Amino acid sequence: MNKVKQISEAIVQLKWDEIAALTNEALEAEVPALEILNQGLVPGMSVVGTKFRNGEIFLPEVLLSARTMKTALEILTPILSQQDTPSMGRVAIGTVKGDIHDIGKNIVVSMLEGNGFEVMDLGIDVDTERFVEVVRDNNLQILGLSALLTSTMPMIEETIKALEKAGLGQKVQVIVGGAPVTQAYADQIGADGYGADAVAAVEKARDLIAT
Ligand code: B1M
Repeated sequence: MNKVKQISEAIVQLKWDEIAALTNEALEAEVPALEILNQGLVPGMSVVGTKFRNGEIFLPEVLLSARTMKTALEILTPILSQQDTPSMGRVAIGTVKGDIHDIGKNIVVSMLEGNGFEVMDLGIDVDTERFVEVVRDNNLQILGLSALLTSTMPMIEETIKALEKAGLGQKVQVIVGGAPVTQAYADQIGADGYGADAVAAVEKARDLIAT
């Protein structure tokens, strides 16, 4: 089994105590960090999600797989976010109110940083007022909103409306993403951009700043 496949399996089989060694071995074998992420960690997490949905595993296992993923990301993040370019623009990003999922959002943060953006990470469970305050008080080009639950997705729309109500709709461009979010939803709620994954989010941020 190749290294990347082994990393994927380690996420699915909750091998939190083996993932650091596997990740380092892959890096030593010159597997690019982005390949480890996109072809190892992310597909592994996707299998975990399907098993959870089908009732084959339960919350403690999901937590352990998340811990496994985070251990690998701690090794990969400094590589993914190596900055050697001048600032491309300033971004604030957070997971919306009621939602504590942050693995995907953290990958978006690393990729933005790796592509030269200055990123203010607002964390998880961020309420609408906080997003508005951050946009008002900072010179940002982009605000990123992440949601992983269908029940928290409406907080994205609420945040966009709150920005408009505060007269800040034109001050910042809003990019949205997260597993249940789609381009159609982004269009429907008046977001400026949508990223299906971290790479797409970076591309969208670049495009929006260029226009
Ligand atoms: Co949760 N969870 N979870 N969970 N969890 C999901 C999302 C779920 C789909 C699982 C399932 O049923 N199959 C389901 C949601 C169902 C729904 O709403 N339709 C679910 C549920 C139900 C729950 C709880 C309600 C469970 C419970 O308590 N009964 C609970 C909710 C807690 C809360 O938020 N209030 C809960 C809790 C948790 C854990 C804490 C155990 C853990 C989170 C740990 C953490 O994040 N620190 C967890 C996990 C790990 C998952 C799954 C298995 C994996 C999520 C993940 O990290 N994926 C997930 C199933 C799944 O998605 N397959 C699931 C890997 C990550 C790289 O992908 O986050 O999609 P993703 O990010 C991608 C893109 O979406 C995109 O780029 C990223 C990188 O490519 N992206 C953006 C993300 N944000 C972006 C922002 C952008 C642009 C792109 O622009 C700003």
